[in-house]
Amino acid sequence: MDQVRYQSLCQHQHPLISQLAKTIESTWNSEFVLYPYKIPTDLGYVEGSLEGEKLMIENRCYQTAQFRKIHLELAKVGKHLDILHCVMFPRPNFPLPIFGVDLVAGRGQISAAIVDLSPISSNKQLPIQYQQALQKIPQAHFSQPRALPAWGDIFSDFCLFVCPTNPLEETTFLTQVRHFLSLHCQLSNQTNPVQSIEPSIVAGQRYYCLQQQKNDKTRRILERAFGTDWAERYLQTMLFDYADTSIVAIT
Ligand code: 18B
Repeated sequence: MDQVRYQSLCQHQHPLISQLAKTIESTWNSEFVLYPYKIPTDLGYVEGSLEGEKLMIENRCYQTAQFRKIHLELAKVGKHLDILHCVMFPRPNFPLPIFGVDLVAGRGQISAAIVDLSPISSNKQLPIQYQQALQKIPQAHFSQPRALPAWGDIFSDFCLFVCPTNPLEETTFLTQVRHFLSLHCQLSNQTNPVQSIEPSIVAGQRYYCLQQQKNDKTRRILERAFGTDWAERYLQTMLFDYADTSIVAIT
Protein backbone atom coordinates (compact mmCIF):
# COMPACT_ATOMS: atom_id res chain seq x y z
CA MET A 1 0.00 0.00 0.00
CA ASP A 2 2.77 2.43 0.96
CA GLN A 3 4.59 1.54 -2.25
CA VAL A 4 1.55 2.46 -4.37
CA ARG A 5 1.06 5.72 -2.49
CA TYR A 6 4.73 6.62 -2.78
CA GLN A 7 4.84 5.94 -6.50
CA SER A 8 1.68 7.90 -7.07
CA LEU A 9 2.94 10.91 -5.10
CA CYS A 10 6.26 10.76 -6.96
CA GLN A 11 4.39 10.79 -10.27
CA HIS A 12 2.47 13.91 -9.29
CA GLN A 13 5.46 15.96 -8.20
CA HIS A 14 7.27 18.65 -10.18
CA PRO A 15 9.27 16.70 -12.84
CA LEU A 16 12.63 17.73 -11.34
CA ILE A 17 11.55 16.32 -7.97
CA SER A 18 10.39 13.01 -9.52
CA GLN A 19 13.64 12.71 -11.45
CA LEU A 20 15.77 13.45 -8.41
CA ALA A 21 13.78 11.00 -6.25
CA LYS A 22 14.35 8.25 -8.83
CA THR A 23 18.05 9.10 -9.13
CA ILE A 24 18.54 8.93 -5.36
CA GLU A 25 16.68 5.62 -5.00
CA SER A 26 18.48 3.97 -7.90
CA THR A 27 21.91 5.21 -6.73
CA TRP A 28 21.28 3.86 -3.23
CA ASN A 29 20.15 0.55 -4.69
CA SER A 30 23.18 0.16 -6.90
CA GLU A 31 25.83 1.43 -4.45
CA PHE A 32 24.70 -0.07 -1.14
CA VAL A 33 23.24 -3.15 0.43
CA LEU A 34 20.07 -1.64 1.91
CA TYR A 35 18.53 -2.80 5.18
CA PRO A 36 15.13 -1.77 6.49
CA TYR A 37 14.95 1.19 8.87
CA LYS A 38 12.18 1.30 11.41
CA ILE A 39 10.18 4.49 10.84
CA PRO A 40 8.14 5.54 13.91
CA THR A 41 4.82 3.74 13.28
CA ASP A 42 2.58 6.66 12.46
CA LEU A 43 5.10 8.70 10.48
CA GLY A 44 5.68 6.69 7.27
CA TYR A 45 2.78 8.29 5.44
CA VAL A 46 1.12 11.38 6.89
CA GLU A 47 -1.80 13.49 5.79
CA GLY A 48 -2.84 16.87 7.16
CA SER A 49 -4.58 19.95 5.95
CA LEU A 50 -3.08 23.38 5.37
CA GLU A 51 -5.46 26.26 4.74
CA GLY A 52 -7.99 23.92 3.15
CA GLU A 53 -5.40 22.11 1.07
CA LYS A 54 -4.29 18.55 1.64
CA LEU A 55 -0.70 18.06 2.85
CA MET A 56 0.74 14.63 2.09
CA ILE A 57 4.12 13.41 3.30
CA GLU A 58 5.77 10.15 2.35
CA ASN A 59 8.94 8.84 3.94
CA ARG A 60 11.33 6.21 2.78
CA CYS A 61 14.24 5.19 5.00
CA TYR A 62 16.97 2.55 4.91
CA GLN A 63 20.16 1.77 6.77
CA THR A 64 23.46 0.52 5.42
CA ALA A 65 26.79 -0.61 6.85
CA GLN A 66 28.02 3.01 6.97
CA PHE A 67 24.77 4.91 7.51
CA ARG A 68 22.41 4.63 10.46
CA LYS A 69 19.67 6.26 8.40
CA ILE A 70 19.29 7.36 4.80
CA HIS A 71 16.05 9.24 4.34
CA LEU A 72 14.11 10.37 1.29
CA GLU A 73 10.94 12.35 1.84
CA LEU A 74 8.40 13.67 -0.62
CA ALA A 75 5.76 16.17 0.43
CA LYS A 76 2.91 17.80 -1.45
CA VAL A 77 0.69 20.68 -0.35
CA GLY A 78 -2.43 20.83 -2.53
CA LYS A 79 -1.58 21.57 -6.12
CA HIS A 80 0.97 24.28 -5.53
CA LEU A 81 3.82 23.14 -3.33
CA ASP A 82 6.06 20.11 -3.88
CA ILE A 83 9.05 19.28 -1.69
CA LEU A 84 11.87 16.73 -1.78
CA HIS A 85 14.03 16.31 1.29
CA CYS A 86 16.93 13.89 1.61
CA VAL A 87 19.55 13.37 4.32
CA MET A 88 22.12 10.59 4.83
CA PHE A 89 23.21 10.22 8.46
CA PRO A 90 26.48 8.31 8.97
CA ARG A 91 26.85 5.96 11.93
CA PRO A 92 28.73 7.53 14.86
CA ASN A 93 31.81 5.38 14.18
CA PHE A 94 32.19 6.60 10.58
CA PRO A 95 33.94 9.97 10.11
CA LEU A 96 31.81 10.96 7.12
CA PRO A 97 30.10 14.22 6.14
CA ILE A 98 26.31 14.55 5.96
CA PHE A 99 24.79 14.56 2.49
CA GLY A 100 21.63 16.68 2.28
CA VAL A 101 19.30 17.93 -0.46
CA ASP A 102 16.18 20.09 -0.34
CA LEU A 103 14.12 20.99 -3.41
CA VAL A 104 11.08 23.23 -3.04
CA ALA A 105 8.73 23.86 -5.98
CA GLY A 106 5.93 26.43 -5.68
CA ARG A 107 3.39 26.85 -8.47
CA GLY A 108 5.43 24.84 -10.96
CA GLN A 109 8.61 26.80 -10.36
CA ILE A 110 11.54 25.62 -8.23
CA SER A 111 12.26 28.32 -5.66
CA ALA A 112 14.93 26.61 -3.58
CA ALA A 113 17.42 23.96 -4.69
CA ILE A 114 20.16 23.11 -2.24
CA VAL A 115 22.69 20.30 -2.06
CA ASP A 116 25.68 19.86 0.22
CA LEU A 117 28.12 17.48 1.79
CA SER A 118 28.34 19.08 5.22
CA PRO A 119 31.39 18.59 7.45
CA ILE A 120 30.81 17.39 10.99
CA SER A 121 34.38 17.68 12.29
CA SER A 122 35.12 20.42 14.84
CA ASN A 123 37.42 22.25 12.39
CA LYS A 124 34.54 22.38 9.83
CA GLN A 125 36.74 20.80 7.17
CA LEU A 126 35.65 17.98 4.91
CA PRO A 127 37.92 14.91 4.78
CA ILE A 128 40.71 15.52 2.26
CA GLN A 129 39.42 12.87 -0.19
CA TYR A 130 36.08 14.70 -0.27
CA GLN A 131 37.73 18.07 -0.87
CA GLN A 132 39.75 16.64 -3.74
CA ALA A 133 36.78 14.89 -5.33
CA LEU A 134 34.50 17.94 -4.98
CA GLN A 135 37.13 20.22 -6.52
CA LYS A 136 37.10 18.00 -9.61
CA ILE A 137 33.37 18.47 -10.27
CA PRO A 138 32.96 20.84 -13.23
CA GLN A 139 31.75 24.27 -12.05
CA ALA A 140 28.15 25.02 -12.93
CA HIS A 141 26.73 28.47 -13.54
CA PHE A 142 23.38 29.59 -12.14
CA SER A 143 21.88 33.02 -12.79
CA GLN A 144 20.17 33.20 -9.35
CA PRO A 145 22.38 31.98 -6.52
CA ARG A 146 20.70 32.27 -3.11
CA ALA A 147 22.14 33.40 0.21
CA LEU A 148 22.20 30.97 3.10
CA PRO A 149 20.19 31.82 6.23
CA ALA A 150 21.95 32.49 9.56
CA TRP A 151 21.58 28.88 10.76
CA GLY A 152 23.36 27.71 7.57
CA ASP A 153 26.85 27.78 9.13
CA ILE A 154 26.68 23.96 8.97
CA PHE A 155 27.14 23.92 5.20
CA SER A 156 30.49 23.48 3.43
CA ASP A 157 32.20 25.80 0.96
CA PHE A 158 30.96 23.44 -1.76
CA CYS A 159 27.30 23.98 -0.86
CA LEU A 160 25.16 24.80 -3.90
CA PHE A 161 22.06 26.91 -3.11
CA VAL A 162 20.20 28.36 -6.08
CA CYS A 163 16.87 29.23 -7.60
CA PRO A 164 17.02 27.56 -11.04
CA THR A 165 15.40 29.88 -13.55
CA ASN A 166 14.94 27.62 -16.58
CA PRO A 167 14.93 23.94 -17.60
CA LEU A 168 18.65 24.02 -18.42
CA GLU A 169 19.50 25.24 -14.92
CA GLU A 170 17.17 22.60 -13.45
CA THR A 171 19.03 19.85 -15.34
CA THR A 172 22.37 21.35 -14.32
CA PHE A 173 21.29 21.21 -10.66
CA LEU A 174 20.27 17.56 -11.08
CA THR A 175 23.68 16.78 -12.60
CA GLN A 176 25.46 18.46 -9.67
CA VAL A 177 23.42 16.42 -7.17
CA ARG A 178 24.33 13.26 -9.07
CA HIS A 179 28.04 14.17 -8.76
CA PHE A 180 27.74 14.86 -5.02
CA LEU A 181 25.76 11.67 -4.39
CA SER A 182 27.88 9.31 -6.44
CA LEU A 183 31.18 10.53 -5.02
CA HIS A 184 29.72 10.27 -1.51
CA CYS A 185 28.53 6.69 -2.08
CA GLN A 186 31.93 5.70 -3.49
CA LEU A 187 34.01 7.40 -0.81
CA SER A 188 31.80 6.19 2.03
CA ASN A 189 32.07 2.62 0.73
CA GLN A 190 35.87 2.98 0.94
CA THR A 191 35.83 4.40 4.47
CA ASN A 192 36.61 2.18 7.44
CA PRO A 193 34.94 2.68 10.81
CA VAL A 194 36.95 4.13 13.66
CA GLN A 195 37.50 1.84 16.67
CA SER A 196 34.48 3.01 18.66
CA ILE A 197 31.94 5.77 18.80
CA GLU A 198 33.75 9.06 18.24
CA PRO A 199 32.38 11.83 20.51
CA SER A 200 33.28 14.49 17.92
CA ILE A 201 31.19 12.71 15.26
CA VAL A 202 28.22 12.53 17.62
CA ALA A 203 28.65 16.22 18.54
CA GLY A 204 28.99 17.27 14.88
CA GLN A 205 25.83 15.42 13.85
CA ARG A 206 23.95 16.87 16.82
CA TYR A 207 24.94 20.42 15.87
CA TYR A 208 23.90 19.79 12.25
CA CYS A 209 20.46 18.62 13.38
CA LEU A 210 19.95 21.44 15.88
CA GLN A 211 20.79 24.04 13.22
CA GLN A 212 18.46 22.42 10.66
CA GLN A 213 15.68 22.43 13.25
CA LYS A 214 15.97 26.24 13.21
CA ASN A 215 14.65 26.39 9.63
CA ASP A 216 11.41 28.31 10.24
CA LYS A 217 10.20 27.77 6.69
CA THR A 218 10.04 24.01 7.21
CA ARG A 219 8.69 24.29 10.74
CA ARG A 220 5.91 26.71 9.77
CA ILE A 221 4.47 24.42 7.10
CA LEU A 222 4.44 21.48 9.51
CA GLU A 223 2.97 23.56 12.35
CA ARG A 224 0.19 24.98 10.24
CA ALA A 225 -0.87 21.55 9.01
CA PHE A 226 -0.32 19.44 12.11
CA GLY A 227 0.11 21.75 15.13
CA THR A 228 3.13 22.87 17.17
CA ASP A 229 3.69 19.71 19.18
CA TRP A 230 3.41 17.40 16.22
CA ALA A 231 5.81 19.58 14.18
CA GLU A 232 8.35 19.54 17.00
CA ARG A 233 8.14 15.77 17.32
CA TYR A 234 8.41 15.32 13.55
CA LEU A 235 11.49 17.58 13.32
CA GLN A 236 13.15 15.75 16.21
CA THR A 237 12.31 12.16 15.35
CA MET A 238 11.87 12.00 11.59
CA LEU A 239 13.72 14.86 9.89
CA PHE A 240 16.69 15.68 12.12
CA ASP A 241 17.09 13.11 14.87
CA TYR A 242 20.57 12.90 16.31
CA ALA A 243 19.53 9.76 18.01
CA ASP A 244 21.04 7.00 19.90
CA THR A 245 24.82 6.93 20.01
CA SER A 246 24.80 3.15 20.33
CA ILE A 247 23.68 2.55 16.76
CA VAL A 248 26.97 1.40 15.31
CA ALA A 249 25.70 -1.72 13.58
CA ILE A 250 22.66 -2.78 11.61
CA THR A 251 19.70 -3.21 13.93
N1 18B B 1 12.35 24.51 3.02
N2 18B B 1 11.66 21.46 3.45
O1 18B B 1 12.52 19.36 3.87
N3 18B B 1 16.38 21.78 4.28
O2 18B B 1 15.53 19.74 4.88
N4 18B B 1 15.68 24.57 2.93
C1 18B B 1 12.69 25.73 2.52
O3 18B B 1 12.04 29.33 -1.65
C2 18B B 1 10.46 22.07 3.68
C3 18B B 1 16.46 20.44 4.46
C4 18B B 1 17.00 24.61 3.20
O4 18B B 1 16.10 30.95 2.98
C5 18B B 1 11.51 26.44 2.15
O5 18B B 1 12.58 29.99 0.35
C6 18B B 1 9.60 21.11 4.32
C7 18B B 1 17.76 20.00 4.09
C8 18B B 1 17.47 25.97 3.16
O6 18B B 1 15.55 30.92 5.10
C9 18B B 1 10.44 25.62 2.39
C10 18B B 1 10.34 19.97 4.47
C11 18B B 1 18.47 21.10 3.68
C12 18B B 1 16.37 26.74 2.87
C13 18B B 1 10.95 24.42 2.94
C14 18B B 1 11.63 20.18 3.92
C15 18B B 1 17.58 22.22 3.80
C16 18B B 1 15.24 25.86 2.73
C17 18B B 1 11.46 27.87 1.59
C18 18B B 1 9.90 18.67 5.08
C19 18B B 1 19.84 21.23 3.19
C20 18B B 1 16.33 28.25 2.72
C21 18B B 1 11.59 27.84 0.10
C22 18B B 1 9.30 17.81 4.05
C23 18B B 1 20.68 20.25 3.02
C24 18B B 1 15.90 28.84 4.06
C25 18B B 1 12.11 29.16 -0.43
C26 18B B 1 15.86 30.35 4.04
C27 18B B 1 13.97 26.35 2.41
C28 18B B 1 10.10 23.36 3.36
C29 18B B 1 17.89 23.53 3.42
C30 18B B 1 8.97 25.93 2.15
C31 18B B 1 8.17 21.33 4.72
C32 18B B 1 18.19 18.57 4.16
C33 18B B 1 18.89 26.46 3.37
